[in-house]
Amino acid sequence: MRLLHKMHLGVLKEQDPVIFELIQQEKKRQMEGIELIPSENIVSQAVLEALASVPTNKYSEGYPHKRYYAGNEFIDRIEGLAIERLKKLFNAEHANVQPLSGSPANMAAYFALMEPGDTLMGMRLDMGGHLTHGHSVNFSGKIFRSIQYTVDKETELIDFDAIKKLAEKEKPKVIVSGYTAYPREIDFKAFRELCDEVGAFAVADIAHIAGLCCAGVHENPVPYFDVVTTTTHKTLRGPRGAAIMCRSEFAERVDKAVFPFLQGGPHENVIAAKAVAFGEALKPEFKLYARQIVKNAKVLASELMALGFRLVTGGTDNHLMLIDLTEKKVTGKEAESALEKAGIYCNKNTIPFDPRKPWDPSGIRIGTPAVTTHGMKESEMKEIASLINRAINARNSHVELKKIRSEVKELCARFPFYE
Ligand code: DSN
Repeated sequence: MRLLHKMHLGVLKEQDPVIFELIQQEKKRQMEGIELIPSENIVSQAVLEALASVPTNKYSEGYPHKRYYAGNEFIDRIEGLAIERLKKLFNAEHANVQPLSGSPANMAAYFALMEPGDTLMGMRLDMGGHLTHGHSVNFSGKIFRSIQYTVDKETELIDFDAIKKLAEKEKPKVIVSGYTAYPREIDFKAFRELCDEVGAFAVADIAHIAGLCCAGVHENPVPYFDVVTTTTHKTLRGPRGAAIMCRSEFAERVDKAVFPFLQGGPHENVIAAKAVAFGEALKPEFKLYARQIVKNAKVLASELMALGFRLVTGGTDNHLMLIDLTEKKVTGKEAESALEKAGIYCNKNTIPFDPRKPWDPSGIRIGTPAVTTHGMKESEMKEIASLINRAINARNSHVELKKIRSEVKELCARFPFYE
C-alpha cells in the first residue's frame, strides 16, 4: 500500500477552520501514536479519496439495475464491482455490500434466517463474543431467545464439547461463531458440522479476522457457511462499514433483510471505497501484509510474556491478544489510561470469567493490524512490548510517561504515513 498520504483540505480550512484544525489534530495523534486497538487500521489514500467523493450525493435505494431512483448508471457499476471483488476475495456465491456497519449486518443476517423469538446461540460478550451475538442489552438478546456459550474456564479456549451439549439441548436456529476478543484460530469446520447435526444455520461474524481469512492465513468459512458477516475496516483495511456473504440459496433473504427491512439508501461513496479496498486485498502484497500481522502479534505476545504479562490462552494465533493484568496489580482501565498518556492506544477489556466489571475490567486488548500497516515488523514489536511494560509500570509518574511518549513519537516518525 502506498503510504505518505496527502490530504487536500484547503477549502475546508478556509470555510470551517475549527473542524479543519480538529481533523489536523486527529491526524497528528494517529501519526505520533502507536495504534494497538485490534479493530482499527489505516486506510490507503485511494480509499480515503473514494470516501470523500461525489457518490455521497446519490440516493440508490434498491440494488444494481433495480433502483427506486433514476441516475444510478455509474453507481450500479461501482456497487457491482464492489460485489464482484468481494465474491472473488472470499470465494462467495453472493455478496451484499450495503450494510452500514457490523451490527446492522448481523441484524440483517439474523432476520434473513430467523423470526422473532427463535433461538440464537452465540459467545458471551465477556468471553470474547460481541453485543450482537445475543447480549441481553442488545437487539439480538431482546428479539431472539438468546443462548450464550462460554470458553473453558481452565484453558480459556472454545470448549467444543460444551457448545455441542448446549446446542443439542437448546436446538438453536442459528449458531454464531467468529469473535471480537478471542486470540486463537477458530475451527469453522467443526461449527459447520455441529450446525448440520442440530439443524441450525451456520453464521460466522469474521469482522476481526476477515483480512486473515481472505489472505489464506486463517480458515475462510465463506464457501461452506450459510451466512457470513464482516466489517470492512479491521484487518480488511477498508472504510468503516460492513458486508454480508452467503450461499446463493440465501441471497434473496439476505438482500431483503438489508433493504427494505433494515436500511434505506446505501452510502455509495463508502461502497466505492469498499470496492477500492477489496481491490487492494486481491493483490498479492495483501497476503504478505496479513501474514505479517500474525507474525507481529506472535512476537509481541511472546515479548510481553517474557516481561511477566499473563496472556489469555497463553498467546495468540491471530492479530490480537488479551492481557490479564491481575498479577500486575493494575486494572484494565488504569493500564489503558497510562498507555494513552504514553501515546499507545489499546482498549480495556474483560478477560474470560472476569471478576471485575466491563467499565474497569481485569484486562486490555491489543493487536497489530494498524502497526503492521505502518510497516513495523518483528524488531519494532520488541520495542513496543518494552514501551508497554514501562508505561504500565510508570502509570503514576507523569514525568516518565512523558518521556515514553517522546520515544513513541520517535518510533512512529520512522514509519510516517501522512505527509
Ligand atoms: N467494536 C468492535 C471491536 O472493537 O472489536 C467490534 O464491533
